[in-house]
Amino acid sequence: MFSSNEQFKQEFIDRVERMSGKSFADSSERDQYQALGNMVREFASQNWISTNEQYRYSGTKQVYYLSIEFLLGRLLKHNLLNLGIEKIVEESFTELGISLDAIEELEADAALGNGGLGRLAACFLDSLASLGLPGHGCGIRYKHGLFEQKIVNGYQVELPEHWLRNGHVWEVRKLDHAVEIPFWGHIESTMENGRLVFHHVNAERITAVPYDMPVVGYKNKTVNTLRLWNAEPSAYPIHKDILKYKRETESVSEFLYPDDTHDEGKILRLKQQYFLVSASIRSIVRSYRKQHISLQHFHEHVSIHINDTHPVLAIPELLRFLIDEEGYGWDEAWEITTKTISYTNHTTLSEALERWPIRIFQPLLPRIYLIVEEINRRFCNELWERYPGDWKRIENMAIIANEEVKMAHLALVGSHSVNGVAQIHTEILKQREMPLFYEVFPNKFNNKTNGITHRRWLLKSNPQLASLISEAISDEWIAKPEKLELLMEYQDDSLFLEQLSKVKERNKHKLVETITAKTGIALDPTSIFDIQVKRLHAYKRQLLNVLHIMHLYNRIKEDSSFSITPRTFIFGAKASPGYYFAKKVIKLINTVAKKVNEDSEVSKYIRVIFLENYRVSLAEEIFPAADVSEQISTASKEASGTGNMKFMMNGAITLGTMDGANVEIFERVGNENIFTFGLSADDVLRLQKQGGYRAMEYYQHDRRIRKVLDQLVNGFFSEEQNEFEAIFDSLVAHNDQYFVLRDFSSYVDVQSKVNEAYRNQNEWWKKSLVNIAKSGHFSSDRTIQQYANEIWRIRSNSNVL
Ligand code: 26Y
Repeated sequence: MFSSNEQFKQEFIDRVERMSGKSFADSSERDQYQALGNMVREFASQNWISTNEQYRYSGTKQVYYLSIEFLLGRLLKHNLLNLGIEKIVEESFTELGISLDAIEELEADAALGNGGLGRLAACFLDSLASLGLPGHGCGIRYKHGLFEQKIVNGYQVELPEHWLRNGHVWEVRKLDHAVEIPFWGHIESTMENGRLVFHHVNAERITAVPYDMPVVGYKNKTVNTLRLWNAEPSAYPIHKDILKYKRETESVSEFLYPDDTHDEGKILRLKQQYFLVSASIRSIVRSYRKQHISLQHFHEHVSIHINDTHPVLAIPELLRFLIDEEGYGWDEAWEITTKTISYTNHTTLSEALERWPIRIFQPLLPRIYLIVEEINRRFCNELWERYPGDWKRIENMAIIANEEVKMAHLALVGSHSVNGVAQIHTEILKQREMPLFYEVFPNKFNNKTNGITHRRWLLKSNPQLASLISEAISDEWIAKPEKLELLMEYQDDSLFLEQLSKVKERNKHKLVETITAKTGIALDPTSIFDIQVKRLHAYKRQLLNVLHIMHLYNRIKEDSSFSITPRTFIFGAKASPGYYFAKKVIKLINTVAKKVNEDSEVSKYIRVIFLENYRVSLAEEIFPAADVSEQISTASKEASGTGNMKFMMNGAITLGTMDGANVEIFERVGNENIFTFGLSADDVLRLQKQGGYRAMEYYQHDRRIRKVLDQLVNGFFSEEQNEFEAIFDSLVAHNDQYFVLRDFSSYVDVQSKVNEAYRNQNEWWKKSLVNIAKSGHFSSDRTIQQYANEIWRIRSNSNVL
C-alpha cells in the first residue's frame, strides 16, 4: 500500500488534518496517534476481508478460543511489525520529526486479563494468525481492565483503569451482529408433535454487541478476529425500573474480576461467564450457517476451546442450542458437543477450582441448570454401571454435589480433550488432582506445554538482541524459532559473547533511566539485575526472595569483610484487592527496599526496587534487562509459568525450583545453565500428605531464619510493631504452608552460587547464550502447532492465500 516514504507521509499528513480538523503543524501527538492507528487498521482491513472470505469459501475448519481474559497490552508497534510496515513508518516519522516511541506511549494497554492465563490467550492469538491458522478469540470487552496500582507509603492502592477513555482505534463495533442473552425467568415445557419442548419465559434479556479486533499474522496476509462482547440494554426490556435495568445490564461487561478466590460466589461473575459463552456460540453458529445447513457435522468444521473452566458453560449452552433450537435428540447433541469442545486446566490449586452454589446458578440460568442436571444424571448412571455400589467415588466425581455445581467436573465430562500446561502439571493432574477422572477417561488427558510469542517478547521488545541474532544466524528464526538453536555454535566465540553482554548492558541502562525517572533512585547498571515479576501470590513466594534480601542485609551489617557482587533486586507484582496476605508482602518489600536503599553501607552492594503498576508494556522493558529470573514457586504449585520463558528468551538465567515449565527449561539448557534449588514436587506432595513439616523447628534452629523473622515483629523497620505479624504467623504459627523456611537454606546457597558464577563473565554470557539458543521450543508457535495437530485438527490456510 505504501510504496515510498513520501507516499506514506503525504497520506499520513492528509489523514491527520482530515481527522483532527487542524493543520498538521498544529496537530497534537494524540491526533497523530489516532490517524496512524486508523491508517494501520484500514491497511489490515484488506487482508482481514480476504482472510474471512477465504475461510468462508474454502470451508476450512475454524477454531474459537473462548477466554474470560485476553491480556493484549499495546497493539500499535505489534501490528506495524506484523504488517511489515514498521520500517517505513519509523523512517517517515523521523523525517517528519515525530518519535514513534512517544506516539506508542499514548496507547493504553488493553489489560483485559490478570496474568498468565490472559497473556497466554494473547500469545496464542498471535501464533494462530502468524501460522496462518483459522483461529479466533472470543472474550469480553470490559470497560475497566485490571486495576491500576499505585504504591502509597509502601501499600498497594487500586485505581480503576480506563483504557477506553480516548477510544480504542483497533476495534470495530458490529451492531448488526448483536445477540440477545436471557437470564432469570423460568422454564415451561409443552408437548409439541410428540416432543417435549422447553420455553424460557419472563427472561430478562441483555444485548451482547460484538466489537471486533483484527489479529494480524506476521507478514503472511492472514488477519483473524478477536471478538469482544459488550453488554447493553435490550431494545425490549421487561424490567419496570428502566434505569436500574440499564445499570445492571451494563455492569455485566464493566469490570474484569481480579483472580481472587476469596470473592467466590459472585453472581456477576457467573453472569459474565454465561454472557460470553452464549453470545459466542450464537455467533459461531451464525457464521457456520453461511456454509452449512445442518449442524450434524458441526464438530468437523468447528472446534471450541475453553481456557480454564470460566467458559465451561459452552458445554450446556451448545447442548441447549442443539436440542431446544435445532430439535436434536440428547444423544446426538451430546456427541456433537463433546466432539466440538476441548479444555485446558491452568491450576493445581484446589481452592482455585470453580464451584457454583445451586442457589445462585439455578435461578440465574434455569434452562442451563436443567441441562447440567441431566448431564450429571447420565454421568452418575454410567459411573454406577462401572463401579456398582461405590457411592463414595460417584459422589466425588459428580458434577453436582453438596448443593454445588463443580465446573471442572463438567469440563472433564463434556469435552474430548483435557490438557495441562507443562509436563509436570499434566502428570500432577493425572496422578494427584484428577486420578478418578483419569481412570475413566485416560485418552482425554494430554499435555501442551505453554509458550510465548517470540515476536512480541524478543523481536519487538528487544530489537538489539534480535538484530545481533539475525546477523549471526540470519533472520530465519523469526519464522522458525527452533532455529535459535544455531546460536549454540557461538558458545566459544568471545567476540559474540562480548556483543551479547553489550546488548544486555544497553537494555539495563534503558531500564535504569525509566526507574530513575519514576522513583528518583539511582541504580548501578553493572550490578546483577535479579528480577521477580508476576502476580503476587503466597505460592509464588515473593516472600522467600525478600527474606533472603533481609538476610543479606544482616550479613553485610554483621561482617565487614563480607562482600558480594553488587545486585539490584527488582520486583513487580499486583495483589488482588481482597488478598490481605499478598498486600502485606508488597508492604514488606517496600519497607525492606527503603531500609536497604537508604543505608549507605548496604546499598553499596544491594538495592531493592518495587516497580509500580506491573503490566505488559512495562514487562517489555523489564525482560530484556534481566540477568537473573526468579521462578521460585513451591514445587507442584505453578502450573507452568510463562514469565520464565520470556526471561530465558532474553538471555536471563533462571533461578528456580523444579516446578512447572522450569523443569522443561532445565531439561533443555542442562544443569550448568540454570540454578535450581529446594524441595521437589514429590517432596512437597509427600510432606503435605503427612500434614506438612515443622516450621517452628527451622525458626528455632536456623539462626539466620530466627534473626530475619524476629526483625519482622520487633520493630526493626521502625514501623508499627504488628505490621508484619500476619506474615510471621503464616510462617510460624500456621506452619508455613508454602515451605518458605524449609527451602530458605537451599535458596541462600543457590543465590551465593549465582554470585560466584557472575564473576566469571565469559562463562556467564555463555550460559546466557545457551538459554537464548534453547528458548525456541518455548515459542507459542510450537504450542499452537501442537494444539492444531493433536486437539483441534485444523490446518494452515497459508498455502491457499
Ligand atoms: C475463577 C477465578 C478465581 C480465577 C481467575 C483467573 C482463577 C484463576 C485465574 C487465572 C489463573 C492463571 O493465570 N493461571 C496461570 O496460567 C498460566 C498459563 O497457563 C500458567 O503459566 C500459570 O502457571 C498459572 O498460574
